[in-house]
Amino acid sequence: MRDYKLVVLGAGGVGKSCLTVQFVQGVYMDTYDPTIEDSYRKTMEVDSKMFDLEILDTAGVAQFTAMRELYIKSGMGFLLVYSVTDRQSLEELIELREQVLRIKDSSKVPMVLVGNKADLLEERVISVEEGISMSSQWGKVPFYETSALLRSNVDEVFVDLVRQIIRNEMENHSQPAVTGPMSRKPTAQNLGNSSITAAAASLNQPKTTIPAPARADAAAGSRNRNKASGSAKSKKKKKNSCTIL
Ligand SMILES: Nc1nc2c(ncn2[C@@H]2O[C@H](COP(=O)(O)OP(=O)(O)OP(=O)(O)O)[C@@H](O)[C@H]2O)c(=O)[nH]1
Ligand SMILES: [Mg+2]
Repeated sequence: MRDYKLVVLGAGGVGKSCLTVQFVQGVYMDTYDPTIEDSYRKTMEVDSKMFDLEILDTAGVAQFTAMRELYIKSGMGFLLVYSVTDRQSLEELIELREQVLRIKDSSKVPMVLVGNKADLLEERVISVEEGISMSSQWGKVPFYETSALLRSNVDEVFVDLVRQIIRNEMENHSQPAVTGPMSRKPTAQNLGNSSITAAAASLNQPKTTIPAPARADAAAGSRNRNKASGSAKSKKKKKNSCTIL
């Protein structure tokens, strides 16, 4: 089974933890508990192959971002998350993406642009078109709007990222997955490189139906938490399939 390291990046409060926990455990957390760094594992099937995903849910709040360079080095794919209710959070992604490209020293880094909180229709300040435009500026990096609350497009963004990593590995002549820090030194030439991925931008509007809130399955994924404060609410548990076809 392949080990893939995914990293969830974005400003504080955009919903990185909620998206990750929805994906791994099928639970929505409605309380805000700023993350320092949390690690999750989930086994999943994509295109008839099994993958062991390690998902690093990172800190968005500035005082906890010191480790960013280290986890970008070890990450194989990146979810770049903003909130459609927070313009600043989209602007912050520009620099974050440049940091990723610089540290990875590559123009082909598996990446997905994610506009979260799409359910907050009244509070939206960033249109779908602006998300598409950002995706185009980034060389048509795949773009989705999501709602962690409604579990809309949550699996899709992770599956898209896994597929990009698979494609990347195939293009690199089936080299084994690199899970440790990259050895090449960063150069300035990849800053702002727009040919990041050949994958077509895909816009997936959030579903308009409101599914019943999903519940946790402890067996669906494990988690190592490192929280700034407090602890997660205990939730009722229900079977949640780890297999996404
Ligand atoms: N309505 C709505 N609220 C959301 C959604 N995702 C997250 N939230 C809320 O936004 C707040 C922040 O969510 P988190 O997932 O903790 O944000 P984060 O990006 O992990 O924040 P940091 O850990 O500080 O970087 C919480 O109160 C969530 O309930 C969503 O899709 N819709
Ligand atoms: Mg968080």
